[in-house]
Amino acid sequence: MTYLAKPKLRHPDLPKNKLGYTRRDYEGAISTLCAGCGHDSISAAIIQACFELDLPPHRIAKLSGIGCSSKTPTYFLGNSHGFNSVHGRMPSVLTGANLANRDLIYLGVSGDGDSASIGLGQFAHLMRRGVNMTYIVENNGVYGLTKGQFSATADKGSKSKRGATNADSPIDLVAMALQLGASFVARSFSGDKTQLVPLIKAALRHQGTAFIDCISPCVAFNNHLGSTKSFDFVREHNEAVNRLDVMESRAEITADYAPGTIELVTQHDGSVLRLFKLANDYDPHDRIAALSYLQRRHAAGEIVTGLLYVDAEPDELHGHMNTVDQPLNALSDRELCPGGAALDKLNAQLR
Ligand SMILES: Cc1ncc(C[n+]2csc(CCOP(=O)(O)OP(=O)(O)O)c2C)c(N)n1
Ligand code: SF4
Ligand SMILES: [Mg+2]
Repeated sequence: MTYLAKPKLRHPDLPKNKLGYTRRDYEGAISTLCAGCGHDSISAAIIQACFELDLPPHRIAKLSGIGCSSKTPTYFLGNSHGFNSVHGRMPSVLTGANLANRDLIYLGVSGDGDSASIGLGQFAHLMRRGVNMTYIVENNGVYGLTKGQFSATADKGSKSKRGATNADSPIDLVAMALQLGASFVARSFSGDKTQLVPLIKAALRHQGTAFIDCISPCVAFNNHLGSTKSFDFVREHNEAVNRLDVMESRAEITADYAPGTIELVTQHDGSVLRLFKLANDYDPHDRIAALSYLQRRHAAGEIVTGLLYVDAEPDELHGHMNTVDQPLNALSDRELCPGGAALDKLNAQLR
């Protein structure tokens, strides 16, 4: 039952972060998803990332659509703002919330059905507008909640649990996010927490649209032989191009790394991404090269994961619209309605 809270009992020696919170303070209600569902591992990674970043829970707003994936915000960040919207509509609801209050940290959680089928238009417009948020798609290649129909991200030729073959070409949300202008684009796997937690931390610190496509196997409907979104398939075909650490400031590197294998990327807010290069020919600052690399590897049957693209100086929606620094919902009546003379001046500019 989603309304069942977890027992409050906790060990007095649980580690605390800088705010004095334990990991438990970032948890939510008990999950009702199937045991072993990839989505639960992503919820655990979000909890870990927010705890390690010392984020005040009341400064976070988590929004979602409809689906097993979109149910998950109930299972993490129980002390944060939350809004479970309509199927495929999280992006527009989140854009509105962000315009009204730019001071919150926005986290959108969606599914491959929610974002690549019914919500594809909403996904595309959010990416091109550059809404400052972390957008996670929990990608299992099926509509889990409605019992396992192929979604738009299912690979051509992959098999359903009942043996049907998917004849349609897949939509690659990572390629779309790159093409539409997202300033942080990553792919990961729910079964690789070591890769996923730093990616979520970096995305939450990124001041622009940060998109993470996280492959998250559905154990009930899409974890069999013939599926390209099963735990076994992803483990066998996962090609990580880099590994990431997130540091609060530029710290000296003391360990001995081979030249060219490590790179520091300072983000707009002062946090530093420490990138360990695993594929030497991969450049996460080149949007066009990233697109062609991904497509070449996909044609070879590989799933490329890691931080695929980052713009260290991103722009975002409020910059595009030249809004005031103060959140719009904190403006007074006087500032919102400056009176007839101001309106006359504005009208005169339009004549
Ligand atoms: C407007 C509308 N159309 C269809 C549905 C039925 N529906 C609910 S969830 C879902 C698909 C969910 O798939 P996905 O977003 O991939 O989430 P998953 O369950 O796989 O995590 C559909 C088609 C709905 N709830 N609302
Ligand atoms: S149906 Fe699939 S996606 Fe939904 S909870 Fe079960 S395993 Fe997870
Ligand atoms: Mg799905």
